[in-house]
Amino acid sequence: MLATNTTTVIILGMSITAIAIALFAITVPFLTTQHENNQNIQQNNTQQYVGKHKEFYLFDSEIPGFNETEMGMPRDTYSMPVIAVFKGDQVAIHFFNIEEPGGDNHSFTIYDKPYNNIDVVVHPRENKTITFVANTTGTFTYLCTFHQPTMRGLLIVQPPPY
Ligand SMILES: [Cu+2]
Repeated sequence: MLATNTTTVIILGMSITAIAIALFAITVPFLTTQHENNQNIQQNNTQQYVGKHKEFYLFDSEIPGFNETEMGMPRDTYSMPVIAVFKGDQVAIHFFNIEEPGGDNHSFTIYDKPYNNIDVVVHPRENKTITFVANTTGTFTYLCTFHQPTMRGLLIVQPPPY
């Protein structure tokens, strides 16, 4: 009876040891991965985001079936209502006037500081490229001086991603 009890205790002890080793084996690689992840995050944090070249293609557009007389405003809009970049990006906006010859002029104009030096007019079938460095975060309205209040959009300069 005593011998049987001793055997039971030994088997039980071995089982507990086996379970402990198994748990250890499962947990250690996970802990190591977590540690590596933390290292990666730390490396990214010390690496400052440097601006990238961001190219955009912007066209004049219009709301289909829009009755200007009834609505009391122009049907014209931009093809993009939002341009989003990160602080530090070098932005190039290729702005195309796709009107038929003899059609309307359009402008890409910003009144909001510090981007208020941007004011470009394109005639029908013309295009111009607007370039600037997005040095200040925030939201800034871009608008066509000829077609308000409909032809406007929002330049969003976000804080750097890292
Ligand atoms: Cu316009």
